[in-house]
Amino acid sequence: ILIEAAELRVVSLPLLTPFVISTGTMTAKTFPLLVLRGEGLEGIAEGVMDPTPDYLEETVPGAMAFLRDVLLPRIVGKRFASPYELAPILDPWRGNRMAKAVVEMAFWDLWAKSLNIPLKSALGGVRDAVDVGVSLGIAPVAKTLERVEEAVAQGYKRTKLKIAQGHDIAIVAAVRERFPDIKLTVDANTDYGLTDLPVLRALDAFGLDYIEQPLAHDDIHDHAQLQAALKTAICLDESIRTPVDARKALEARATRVINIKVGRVGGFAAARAIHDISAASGAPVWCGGMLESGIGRAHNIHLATLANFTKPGDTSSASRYFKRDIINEPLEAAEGRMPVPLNGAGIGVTLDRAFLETVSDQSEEIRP
Ligand code: OSB
Ligand code: MG
Repeated sequence: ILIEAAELRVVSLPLLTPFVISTGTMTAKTFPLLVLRGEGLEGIAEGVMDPTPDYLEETVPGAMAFLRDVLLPRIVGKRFASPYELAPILDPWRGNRMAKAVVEMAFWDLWAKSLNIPLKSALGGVRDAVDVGVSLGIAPVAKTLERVEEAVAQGYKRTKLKIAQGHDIAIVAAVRERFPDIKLTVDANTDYGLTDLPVLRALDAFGLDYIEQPLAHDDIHDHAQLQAALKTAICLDESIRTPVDARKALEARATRVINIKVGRVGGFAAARAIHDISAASGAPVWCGGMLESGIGRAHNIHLATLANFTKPGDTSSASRYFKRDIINEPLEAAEGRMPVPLNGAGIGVTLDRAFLETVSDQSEEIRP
């Protein structure tokens, strides 16, 4: 496929409810949106970096500059026969995996469309719908109980509670007491250290499916120490940026489950490699989320159709996050199952262009 042009912009969508995690509060979802054009088709993807380096190191302004000035000028005007041919252009640059993923994912969509097949088929997926749960931000106990009740009533397959220092045992105990049988997990987004072992050990009492990313964002070693001291499985998110990280973490027994976010790891090639490495060592994976708009959610759903995504993912209904999305299709789960969007080939969703214009900034077109 010849990539004839790229369209890059920053989109900002207000969130219906502020999302609070240990690193900060999000009130809007702001992200780069990329459209790659070729052969009369459009490949689309969004970035998962934050405006400021909250979750990991990358930022929206940094990614916009890297995409506009470095990556896209090296892609536009060239032919690529498959997404793997992007590697020689993307891989030599250090880090910046979220920015690289935007390009790689948009090209996967374009490539699947050029083959006239759904993205899930291009990736080797095996399901028509994926199991999903909810991720609930930090809130007072009463509010949290209300949100869990709603998620359980709607049939979501797992409830993940965000925790932080001082917002942990009491919240988990209250939810567990009221809902003794639900599949429950917690996500600390790196808020603890090995010195917090007593608190983390106390979490062992609640039958959690796993504890997500308790320690530092760049750590594997201390997580292995912690895992040896806990009954509950650790699930790494922030710490796994590459297939090599996944291998090391699994070998070190620092994690028993991996949260795969295609944006975090630099694209589908790396996401699939982490999926395969995990499968080979008997570790399940699940598909994480970053409060994406419908474009990123569609990518996530297609990815989660791969065989070893055996735990419920974070791609819950878009209507939980946004009053209006930038795609035309609703992405709604029913009874904890999210159907794979199949409106046409590729990601199976289409841009609501008129609405997109009203929520976009810094739009530009990159041509050879
Ligand atoms: O750690 O998984 C995370 C949201 C923003 C930043 C980090 C995380 C999250 C979520 C939300 O848990 C998942 C979602 O609903 O998209
Ligand atoms: Mg997480």
